[in-house]
Amino acid sequence: MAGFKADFLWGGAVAAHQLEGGWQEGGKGISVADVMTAGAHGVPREITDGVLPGKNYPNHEAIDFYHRYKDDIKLFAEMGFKCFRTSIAWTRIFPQGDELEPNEAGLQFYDDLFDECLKYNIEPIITLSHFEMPYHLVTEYGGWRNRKLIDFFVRFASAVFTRYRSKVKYWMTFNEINNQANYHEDFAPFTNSGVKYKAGEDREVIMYQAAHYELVASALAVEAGHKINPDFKIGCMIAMCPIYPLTCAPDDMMMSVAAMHRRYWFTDVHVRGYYPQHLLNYFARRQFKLDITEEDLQILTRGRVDYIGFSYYMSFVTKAQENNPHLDYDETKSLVKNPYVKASDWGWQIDPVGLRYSLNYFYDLYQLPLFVVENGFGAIDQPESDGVVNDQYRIEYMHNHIREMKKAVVEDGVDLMGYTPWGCIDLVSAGTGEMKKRYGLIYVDKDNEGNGTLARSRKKSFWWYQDVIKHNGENI
Ligand code: P53
Repeated sequence: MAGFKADFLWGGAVAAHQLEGGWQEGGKGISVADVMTAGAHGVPREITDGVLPGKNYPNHEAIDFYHRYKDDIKLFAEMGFKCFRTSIAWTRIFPQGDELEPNEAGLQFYDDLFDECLKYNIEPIITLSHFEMPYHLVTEYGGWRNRKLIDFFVRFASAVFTRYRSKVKYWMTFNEINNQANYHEDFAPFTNSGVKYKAGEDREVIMYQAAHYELVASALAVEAGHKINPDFKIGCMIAMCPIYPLTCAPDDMMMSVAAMHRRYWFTDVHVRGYYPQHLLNYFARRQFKLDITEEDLQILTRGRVDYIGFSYYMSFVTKAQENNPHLDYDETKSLVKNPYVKASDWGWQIDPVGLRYSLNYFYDLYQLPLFVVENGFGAIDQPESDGVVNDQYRIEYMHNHIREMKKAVVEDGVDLMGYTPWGCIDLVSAGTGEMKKRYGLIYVDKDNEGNGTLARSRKKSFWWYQDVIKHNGENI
């Protein structure tokens, strides 16, 4: 039985704002992540009006990767990483977002970082926008509700494509662009799009407008990137939480189809270059007045992505509800617990088979290469008396997910490029801002309050993953 391809991209994934720190170094501007305080499970992160004294902003220092990246990449190389997924902090390159010229110190930082990766034959996999857009674009322009952001983003994308054209081959445009389908809460609209809602606004139509501008910007970036280097592979990045029907009752099944439509149409536009008819019908029913021009529609067809990058942590479940004739989906109300699976301490439902399902879903629909660019288990780790974290639960989670991923490749024939587990080194949680929600194979000595030496140490999963990579997953 054949397994993963010989050049399968095993590695790990992070995002600049969650590990770099150095929030004011090298001329960096303030990002949306810099104005978010620490929350907890069930306690949302506070989005403050700028950086306020006396608040705990965990991303400001994070795990200080900005100064320690050489040692950390050495550890990744020891694990045998073939690739390393990170993002370029937009605010290091264009500190405010609307400058005409990039900031040389920021560009130099990523030159050095990529050189360090390439020294160990680690391929950088780069996300352009991962929850860290310039905060100035929020206060001055209203974030992605403003069409002007398209030009700012394309300028940023073109600057880094040009600068790193011989160092970086794999790119993604917007991280988890579809998180904002959950526009009822404040987190995703702010992190995805720099959108802060005012009381009484119709949140939904603003979300669709912001997403449209991002999709146009993504398409323009794909087009520009392919001109700068025809060998570039530029993907989209989707947060994949497949939504199952609670039962085989036909109405539950149809509710799951409708829910999937609301969360995953973003992929259709990225891949096919046009809006799915169900969404156009929905816009018409809701009488949304959206700024979507003929020229935009042309751009979308020209900037289709080369592959689908996606995160997979969990699956969701929905069921039909009374008084919902159009099967409208509200992520804060339409989901129910899956009685067949367990959940993490943060309520994320653990479902390895859902990863195989997701790979099949995407491949059946689009026949594009797929890349699992995030997967992992956020848990509370406790170092034992010898200082080592014995994270058997994390090994089990990853083992089970890799096994299902392998079935998708070997039995179902899915074209899979690679696997980069999330937070390969402990970092600040995006959702809660905590340190104690750890994903790493490498432990970082730092707690929620910011105490700790920041020292790094190998967890048990470090050696386990090293072995998986060494055998190209044959031992799973
Ligand atoms: P944290 C929600 C659902 C799925 C993935 O998340 C998500 C989110 C947002 O919290 O985010 C991705 O840190 C994201 C990463 C993030 C990771 O998943 O909340 O791309 O930035 O850290 C894990 O546990």
